[in-house]
Amino acid sequence: MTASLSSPHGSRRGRLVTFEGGEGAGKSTQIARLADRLDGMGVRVVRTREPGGTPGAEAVRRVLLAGGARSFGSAAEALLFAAARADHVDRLIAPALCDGTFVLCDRFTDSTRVYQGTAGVPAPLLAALERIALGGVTPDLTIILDVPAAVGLARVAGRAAGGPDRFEGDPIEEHEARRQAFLAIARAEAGRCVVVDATADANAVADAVWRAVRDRLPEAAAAATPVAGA
Ligand code: Z5A
Repeated sequence: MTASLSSPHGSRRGRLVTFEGGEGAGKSTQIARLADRLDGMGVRVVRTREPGGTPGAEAVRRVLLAGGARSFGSAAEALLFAAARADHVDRLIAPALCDGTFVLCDRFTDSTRVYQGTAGVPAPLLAALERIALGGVTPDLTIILDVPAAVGLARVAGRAAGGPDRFEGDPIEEHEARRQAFLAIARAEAGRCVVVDATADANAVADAVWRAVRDRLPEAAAAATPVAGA
């Protein structure tokens, strides 16, 4: 059985939950865990990621993560992340939300604020790009998985056959500055964001993520039969 969720605004729509944090924080791992849990409860769920999620946005992802736009500068990279996001929102996220689906997205606008923001792109430009790309579709909940940069990088070290991508290879100080920028967003937008200590083992982190979803989006729990032990 599949349960749709009623919007607090009246129309039927799903929920957008975004996962943010540094490399190796465990976003993919935790999205898979949460998707399994929601699916087991009969909640319709889709997993997606940024940059990417649609064929066009995945094409932009390949260019960006290979460093193909690096020489144009961080502002140009921000434009490309926003272009990919606009396609992703238009073609995948907004239709899924209209359909009553829970959308779990690996990175979203906070990653642009953090990565391109700490690289020096002015906040007003990032805010303008965000407005254009989102067209009013904003996250209902953002889970920020927090680990020291060294811990996250150690987890992903040696993973990619082709070596680190465009951002993984940056100096550890930049990774740590991004961590602090994510935490600053969480403090500034506490109504939307929940910080989860992601240094614990994956099961403990999954439980903390679930508590955040259940507390912040109680209609999710109410929309379906709870699983045993939840
Ligand atoms: N970027 C940007 O600059 N601007 C933007 O607007 C957007 C993105 C949207 C996308 O990279 C890059 O684009 C990203 C920012 C930039 N920078 N980089 N690099 P990506 O999507 O390829 O990579 P990522 O988002 O950083 O994901 P990741 O490195 O795969 O990390 P993760 O998804 O958070 O972790 P994971 O894959 O779940 O786990 C990594 C490993 O740790 C794996 O072996 C797990 O088994 C292990 N793991 C997971 N959880 C645990 C716990 N709790 N304990 C121990 N080990 C664990």
